[in-house]
Amino acid sequence: MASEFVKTPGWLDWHTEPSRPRFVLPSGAVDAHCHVFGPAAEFPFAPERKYSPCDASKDQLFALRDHLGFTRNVIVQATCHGADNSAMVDAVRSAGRRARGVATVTPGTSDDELRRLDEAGVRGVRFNFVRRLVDTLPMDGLRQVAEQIAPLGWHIVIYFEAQELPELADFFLGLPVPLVVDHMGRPDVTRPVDGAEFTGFLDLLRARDDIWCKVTCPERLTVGGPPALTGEQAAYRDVVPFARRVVEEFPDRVLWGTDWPHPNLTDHMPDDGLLVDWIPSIAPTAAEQQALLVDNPMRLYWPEEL
Ligand code: 0GY
Repeated sequence: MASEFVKTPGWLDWHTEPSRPRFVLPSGAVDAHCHVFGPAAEFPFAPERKYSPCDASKDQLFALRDHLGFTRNVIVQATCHGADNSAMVDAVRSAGRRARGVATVTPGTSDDELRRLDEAGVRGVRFNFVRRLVDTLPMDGLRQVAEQIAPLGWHIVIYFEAQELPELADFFLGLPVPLVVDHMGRPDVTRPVDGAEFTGFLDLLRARDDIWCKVTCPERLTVGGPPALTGEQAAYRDVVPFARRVVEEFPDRVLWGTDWPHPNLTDHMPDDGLLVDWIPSIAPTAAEQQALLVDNPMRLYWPEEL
């Protein structure tokens, strides 16, 4: 059955032997952005998907969690599964209280279905505006979904590229629930951190005090490329000033995750251990690390455990 899905040409599979990080994560750390793919034989990919990945199962994700030293995961529905949240929900349920989920929800989804997702551990929906990943979304429908999830106390994860922000900002600011921005709004890191593009992004975070930011995906944003495999903390140097700026200004609204299994990378596949070793370069103090990796994600995804 899996052979029905032919991987996208050039697709890089996830790293099977990541190093053990030198940076020891604080106790209770959360990997707040990761995915599962399939396995396709059990959870087929969506017909409307824009890419066909390799399998990346819940058990493989949990093994990585333990290897890196994380305690919990936030599993974000990947676009290759469309709005069929079964693989993600199965993974979240299997992890017990150690995972939460972010779903894809289409307009017209029933309140009963949302309650079922909530009971399974879903705490948010993702609105994706990255054109290579999804078809254009009807804004009215998204607004409807936002209003429908508000009573559940969920939030919306937004994924967009920096050049799209000026057009989307007013829509985002009008949404009635907290927002979580993926990958710092995907800045062009060849531009100055003090330039108009990234200042516009920081202004979005400044506009409301319930907008959170994932300081994630240096491997996706870097232009300089991967580090030499030395394990040094300052890998992905060109992304550091951007993430550092966000952590400094919004220490209580930042999250971090691996983005395992790293969809759609074509240049290099990161060693997840080295990604963890990148964290101290963007959050150098113990207080910043505790907020980024434990306190913030716990407040957003496990408030009942605080
Ligand atoms: C990410 C980034 C990407 C893909 C997806 O759901 C997805 O397919 O999120 C991407 O290709 O940039 O966050 O995993």
